[in-house]
Amino acid sequence: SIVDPQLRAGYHFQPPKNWINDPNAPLYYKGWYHFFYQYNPKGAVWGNIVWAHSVSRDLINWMALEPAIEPSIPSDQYGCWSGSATILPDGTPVIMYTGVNRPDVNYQVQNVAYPRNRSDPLLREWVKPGYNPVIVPEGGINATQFRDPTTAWRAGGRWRLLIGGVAGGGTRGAAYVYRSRDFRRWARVRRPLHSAPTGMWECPDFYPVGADGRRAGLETSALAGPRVKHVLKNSLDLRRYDYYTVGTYDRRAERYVPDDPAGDERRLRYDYGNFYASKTFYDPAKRRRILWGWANESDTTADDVAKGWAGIQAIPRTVWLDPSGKQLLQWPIEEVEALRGKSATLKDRVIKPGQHLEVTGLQTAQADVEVSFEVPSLAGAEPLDPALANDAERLCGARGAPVEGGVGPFGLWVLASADRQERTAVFFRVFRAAAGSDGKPVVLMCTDPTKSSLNPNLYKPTFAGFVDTDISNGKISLRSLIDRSVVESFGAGGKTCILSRVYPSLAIGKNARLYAFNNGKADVKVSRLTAWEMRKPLMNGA
Ligand code: DQQ
Repeated sequence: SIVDPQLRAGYHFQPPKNWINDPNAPLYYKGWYHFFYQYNPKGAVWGNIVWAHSVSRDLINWMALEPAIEPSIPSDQYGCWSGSATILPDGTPVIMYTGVNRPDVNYQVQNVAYPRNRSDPLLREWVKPGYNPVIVPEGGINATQFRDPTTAWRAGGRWRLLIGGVAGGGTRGAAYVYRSRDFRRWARVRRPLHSAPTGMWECPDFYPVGADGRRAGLETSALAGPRVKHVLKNSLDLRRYDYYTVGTYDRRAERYVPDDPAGDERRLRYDYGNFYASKTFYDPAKRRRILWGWANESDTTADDVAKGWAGIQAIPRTVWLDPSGKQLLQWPIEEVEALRGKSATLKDRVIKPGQHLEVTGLQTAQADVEVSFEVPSLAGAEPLDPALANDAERLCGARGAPVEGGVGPFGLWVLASADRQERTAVFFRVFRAAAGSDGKPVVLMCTDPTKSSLNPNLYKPTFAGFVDTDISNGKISLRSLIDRSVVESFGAGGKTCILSRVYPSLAIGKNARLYAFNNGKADVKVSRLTAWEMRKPLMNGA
């Protein structure tokens, strides 16, 4: 394998070996966080999917248990695919998941499972009642595109949940609503909660958020009201991105209407990088909503097989609605800060055009970096090419980290070699407002891994998103969680997030370095930068 074993993540969730994908049914029960995920017990490629199960007190240190759900009944014998947990009024968790019940086609049905012993806080054993499956595709639903039930919410004595699928002959993604009084007999509402011309919706998620800027989360059944908005997220099979909208849920009509009616269904993403099939849950212990998302590898399948593992989970993120109401904010759960060790801080350091500065005195292959930048003048910002004004990715591809700009690119080189031959750039670039716009400078955030490794055959896509922030005071912040082959970045306090996988050949272990750089024509000040070495938590016995 060209991927050095030292590139295995140190503090991102991962089992000791084999393939992992979607997060499933995250929940909190009797003092323990439970995490399930799609797992191949037999190898480092997708297949033989079971629900692996881990538990934690803090969402950072993990203990692996036996798989919770494996093929064992006719309605899941060819696969136990993604699903979610719902906490019933008496406190019992119930899981609903997709089962594949035919060998020839991926015919999909939904099954439920209950804990065998509710007094076991580790919920080691799950029982599938004999009446499974509880939902089958009927009434013209495409049975091969019908999966990933959400957490249910309850109102007026009835449960509702969503199942991802297609409508319009396959061109539209759709979230179908099913209702039940007993979690056993389910009936479909004729019209989907929502649909859009995007292709299949995998792994829908639907939840309330406080509309008054409060960071506290809401339980999934929290009632609609003037101070509550809803978020609908879907994983777009065709594009492999998790998109969401903010809008209003009309419980009586069983419909969801995005606030921005003209808004492209593909405008807002949780993460503009490698992050898919995500799912949130409400954490009653700390009254917050937490987002889990899967990040695949970007090496080759042959490398995955050679190294024996593939896939990680992003660091769980607290999510809440931005005070503008237009988008979510995301921030790594506070518990990750307990892993911080030795640190280094820089203050008030001006980086001249074309210059960089190094953060020394600590290892940064496994680190957490928080930096506040200040641009004294935005006067030299480049004009924004109108043809690229809506396409952050192309804009970043055309104006990458090495391309000198007006204001920026400035940011961090992470996992860099001493000669900077290898480096992953995480940066901002500021453009003059386009004519006819609101007059605010346009901020682009990018992760450019094209120089991340001298090794060939790696997938090194440039990722980018716009940052809806007012930079007229010149200030913007960046945080990066660096973890050997993971670079997970949060721009402007969590407005724009980008996770990227990179596999350096030189910038490994103690040879990985960290720099702040400025490739623009204007000075950039690092008002403050702190980097911490990150300790390794208990990670499933690995
Ligand atoms: N992965 C699962 C499906 C889901 C897909 C199968 C999304 O249930 O639609 O492993 O990554």
